Amino acid sequence: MRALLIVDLQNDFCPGGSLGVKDGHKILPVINELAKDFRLVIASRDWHPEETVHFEKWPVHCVRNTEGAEFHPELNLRPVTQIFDKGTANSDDGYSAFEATNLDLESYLKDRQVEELYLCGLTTEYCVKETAMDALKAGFKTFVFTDAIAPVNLNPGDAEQALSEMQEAGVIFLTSKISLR
Ligand code: VGL
Ligand code: ZN
Repeated sequence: MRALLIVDLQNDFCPGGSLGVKDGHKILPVINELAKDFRLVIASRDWHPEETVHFEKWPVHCVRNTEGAEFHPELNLRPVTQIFDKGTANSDDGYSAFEATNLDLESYLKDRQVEELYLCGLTTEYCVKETAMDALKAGFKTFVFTDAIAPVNLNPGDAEQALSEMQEAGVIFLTSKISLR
């Protein structure tokens, strides 16, 4: 069994948002199309309290129950069967979807016999990368769709660095053009 996890496709990470990623919205149609190839589609969201140490590093973003934390309106949520809330503590970053606090992602997937986890969404160097690393540690065969992610690129080269870290750890890269049907 395989599953698609859509990471943090929220307003604040898209252009116009408080932590808007260049071209963040361009991956939306790619992801809506990709989701059709999966029987299990889930999503994570950055779901921060109003005050958290995380905002010492980042502009305020994705505060739970605000418009910025909502999924982008162009993301088709119909195929999404479960949402995982992460970054909910005020004492850490909580980048990885495996740190979700409303439901345990690892047991959710294992209960459903998922062995292959496919990732897309935002952002390449933080939540996608940390989720991919945790997925490998939990024993999932882990894939990332490189044309369905986008980087923050705080410093030039950060995205390339993140991709090579993932690759060295064992992540397999795909593009959405590869048919999984
Ligand atoms: C993220 C920066 C801050 C992410 C979350 O979703 O990648 N990046 N919080
Ligand atoms: Zn965040």
